[in-house]
Amino acid sequence: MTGRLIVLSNRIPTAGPPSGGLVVAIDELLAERGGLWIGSGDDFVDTPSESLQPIQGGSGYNKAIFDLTEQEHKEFYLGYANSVLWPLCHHRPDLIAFDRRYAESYATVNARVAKMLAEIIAPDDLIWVHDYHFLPLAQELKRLGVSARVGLFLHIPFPTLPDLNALPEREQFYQWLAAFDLVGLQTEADVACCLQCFRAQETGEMLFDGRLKFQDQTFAVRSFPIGIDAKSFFSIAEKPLKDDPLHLRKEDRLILGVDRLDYSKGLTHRVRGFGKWLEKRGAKSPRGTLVQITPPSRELVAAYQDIARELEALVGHFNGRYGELDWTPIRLLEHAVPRETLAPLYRLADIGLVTPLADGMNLVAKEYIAAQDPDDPGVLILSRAAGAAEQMTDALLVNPHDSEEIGDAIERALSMSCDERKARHKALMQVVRDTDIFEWGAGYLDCLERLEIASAGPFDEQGRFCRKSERKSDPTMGEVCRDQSLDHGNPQKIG
Ligand code: GDG
Repeated sequence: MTGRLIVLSNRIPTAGPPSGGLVVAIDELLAERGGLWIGSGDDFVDTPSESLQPIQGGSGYNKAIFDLTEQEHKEFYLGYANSVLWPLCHHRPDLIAFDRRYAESYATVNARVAKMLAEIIAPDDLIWVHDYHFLPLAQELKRLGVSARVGLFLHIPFPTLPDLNALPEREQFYQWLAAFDLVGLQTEADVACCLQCFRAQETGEMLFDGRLKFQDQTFAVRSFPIGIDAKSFFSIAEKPLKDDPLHLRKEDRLILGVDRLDYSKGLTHRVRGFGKWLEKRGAKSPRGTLVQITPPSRELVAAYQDIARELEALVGHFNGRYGELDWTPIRLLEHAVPRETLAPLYRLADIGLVTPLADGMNLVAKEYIAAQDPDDPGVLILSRAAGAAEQMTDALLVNPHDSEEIGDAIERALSMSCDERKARHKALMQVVRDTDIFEWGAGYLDCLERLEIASAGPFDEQGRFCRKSERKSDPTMGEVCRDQSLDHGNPQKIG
């Protein structure tokens, strides 16, 4: 039996009841087990406090914040986290800001947070660190003599080996991760990528039990695909919107996109794809209106400003070319709408258009499915580059770079029979229900507690990671790669 659960995330809900899937799930886990949630405060300070400051709000558990200076917000958060690690993990090494001050600030903040944490951690506590803001945390805690188990969940994709080679701190990157007891990733493809990166290192090796060894650290890597609170999303979506906010004609079709304004979300490619559909659309085809809801994000980072300008210009171009006196084909909202509006909008939409160029999971895809009327569901068009595509194979999967393919998928979705829509939705809903946010949280913590079975494998004789569909059950070894058994070698041994 372990002690308290201590969760560390960059942001912590500081006021009001918890909202949003991840926040609700962590709140419930903490309420059930007791513990502490730590995150950064809302206001910047001149001199950061050397200890965590308790705040009100956790029901059945405690909350505490740590301080950041304005400079740290710029260099640690906007700088290293969002201008180095974010582009690195989203396959955009060209957008990495090479500024050594960012790395210094990242190290300083992580060391300070670790020191404050070390003062309150008991050996049997379980520490759960969220995301790329705190990669050095376990290493710092170990330096300070903390022996409690520390796990990381990375919400974004794992970088590829060539991308990782672009990181000036690549040596440290491997050490940071190896200091955790469990590294949780979104998909099996991420796990495979992580293993490939470590195995390419001179001191990286795979152990018999599937864990990784790097230098003198041993740790486990596994995928835990994140989900949503499907039940609660369905019930919000069911409540019809009071007034018709869209004013579309009855025969018009609605295509919906919902994404933070981020270059990883493929917004300009998506608009070009919709433009292809507009271009090919026959005179008698129904009108389709793309409503793109895009709240701003990280506005102080230059790459984010560029994407906003590019998107606005494209939307203007297509509206000018294909619009009519009584029809604007693309409606772009550069602000958030309340969840109570968003969920019923998902339900109204004939198509959920989710086409990121890279995405850890993508919860919008799952929310869109959860919001549908099972008797008359819409169609999900999903990028193969979203983590969600690994599970949601009954969506119309597209290459997000290929505007022709996106345009064709829109046409196919709009002309799909009700029977096909229902069958696809049923299969997708099963996935969303079976792997909801509560399953994810409980699964991760269970694994962190029982680390001895937290293996990443199995691997074939060449050391290649076997995906679920390539595995079979072996009476002695448990899960092994198909075409392998104990008769011809140790299935988990790699060269
Ligand atoms: C990161 C990873 C991973 C968006 N616009 C509005 C609004 N939203 C909500 C959506 C959804 C959430 O924001 C976005 O979640 P995503 O998963 O799509 O993307 P990221 O923000 O990039 O999240 C991602 C996730 O972490 C979890 O691990 O899946 O890959 O990048 O819930 O509904 N909500 C409201 N109004 C909006 O206008 N109310």
